[in-house]
Amino acid sequence: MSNESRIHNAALRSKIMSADEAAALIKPGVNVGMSGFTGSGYPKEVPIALAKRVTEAHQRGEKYRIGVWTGASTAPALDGALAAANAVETRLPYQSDPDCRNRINSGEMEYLDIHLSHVAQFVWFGYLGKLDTAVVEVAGIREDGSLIPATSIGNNKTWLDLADKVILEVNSWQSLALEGIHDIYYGTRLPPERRHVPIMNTADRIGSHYLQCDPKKVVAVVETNAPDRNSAFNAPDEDSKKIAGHILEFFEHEVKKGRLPANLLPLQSGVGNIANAVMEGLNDGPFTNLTAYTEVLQDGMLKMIKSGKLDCASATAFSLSPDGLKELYDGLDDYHSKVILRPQEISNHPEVIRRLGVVSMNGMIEADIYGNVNSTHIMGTKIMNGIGGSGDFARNAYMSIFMTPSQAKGGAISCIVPMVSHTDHTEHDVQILVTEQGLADLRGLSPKQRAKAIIENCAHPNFKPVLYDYYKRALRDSPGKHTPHLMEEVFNWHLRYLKDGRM
Ligand code: 0RQ
Repeated sequence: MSNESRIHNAALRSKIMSADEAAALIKPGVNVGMSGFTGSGYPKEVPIALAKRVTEAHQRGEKYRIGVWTGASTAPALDGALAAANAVETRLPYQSDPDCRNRINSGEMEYLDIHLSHVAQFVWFGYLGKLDTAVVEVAGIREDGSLIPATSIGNNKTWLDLADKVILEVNSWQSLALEGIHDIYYGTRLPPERRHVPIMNTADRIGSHYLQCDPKKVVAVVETNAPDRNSAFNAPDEDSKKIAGHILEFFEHEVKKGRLPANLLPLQSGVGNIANAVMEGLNDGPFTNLTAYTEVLQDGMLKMIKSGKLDCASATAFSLSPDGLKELYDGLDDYHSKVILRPQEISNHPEVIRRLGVVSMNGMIEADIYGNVNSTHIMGTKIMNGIGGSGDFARNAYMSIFMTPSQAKGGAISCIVPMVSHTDHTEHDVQILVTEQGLADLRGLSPKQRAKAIIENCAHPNFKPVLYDYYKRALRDSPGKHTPHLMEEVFNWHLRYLKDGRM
């Protein structure tokens, strides 16, 4: 299908131009809000064209760097291309691209790692400076100028509302059958006029199917035909299966205790292979009529909808493998009534998460013996990806679960340490820790009780004796007995790894 048949508004049709011409409208030094969330719905051509312009400008000795704001991580065609061209002065709010990560860790790129639910309101509040240009991928433009969103919503509504200039990429690869799956809430207000977000159930729709944009702001429409970054998932490994098994057993226990209903509560599941394995486990498990109030919809959730286990899933983006994508499009008629894509300020809204009683499950890099969690940093100073939505969910969840294999780098690293080298989620926001070794239920426990539960249930046997040794010496010698620590040696494990390659 030609893209032109997707651009039904005459005024916007007159603005069709090449990606190179559109990229030329993005001037050095500005902030650009781009679509894109976990490999879905990011602009496919303008960032590449911009990277080329920047490279040429740098070769001429000219300064040309911009601020890049997105929904979350994107793809090589956006983060990768712009990072390779050293085009990014400041990046927010989340990334997972190797080139981008290297630039940040080498100090060449500034990175603002922000809770995903905070981004839109921070821009509205004026905290992040002026948004000059929005570059947003859509599936089509309707006659009245409203926009059919693509496979992610992210912060697109905010970018389109607040940018001075808008560049639209109309991607004919995106299925028009997605029309109607989105729910764009236009009722958010700023304090003191803010009102409640009227979502009482996961399946509630409170907005429009379409994004709105003042046609006068649209400076370019670029036609594209390119796939999302749909990466395959690894088949769940043994550790992931064990982690999933512990979580399922725990849910059954909680149902028996009356602390969870038989169909659990709305689930949030982070990205990655462990999260996907948990979904696979739930799909094979005893629970039915489940719901998900989450951020990204991975293959596992799609399978659960197909098998009839999951009644409804609300998210802000798809993050599917090529097979998952095929499954989505083959079954779209059914998925239409069961899947909702919302702006990320709503998918991750603290008020809604708290009201619905979401059960959150996220990956982590390391946890300490008192239950503080590091989701973002390697050895205290290097960024991995970012906090993403994990904090939005963990702090407001009915129950927040963090999971990781107990060891990393072939056993050289213990993911349970005396003190985390960076804290994203404090002991106050972490209720359950899970590794392949077992599950520590930290609810209602004091710091010392938590330490015993975490070391006993979660640490790898190779590290358990040394963790106990540390804890016992801390208990004996620490001046404070509430959270006993030996301050002079809390980071010895990390320092040893940096020096000798082993903790
Ligand atoms: O390194 O890639 O060099 O091999 O960290 O670790 O085990 O592959 O785990 O892919 O599940 O990611 C926390 C990063 C886990 C992810 C994190 C090394 C390990 C490997 C990755 P290599 P794994 P995962 C909503 C939820 C924050 C955002 C979030 C994440 C690499 O889950 O980004 O939760 N979370 N969003 O070798 C040093 C340790 C380590 C370690 C693992 N203790 N020390 N390195 N690694 N443990 C979704 C969104 O917000 C979009």
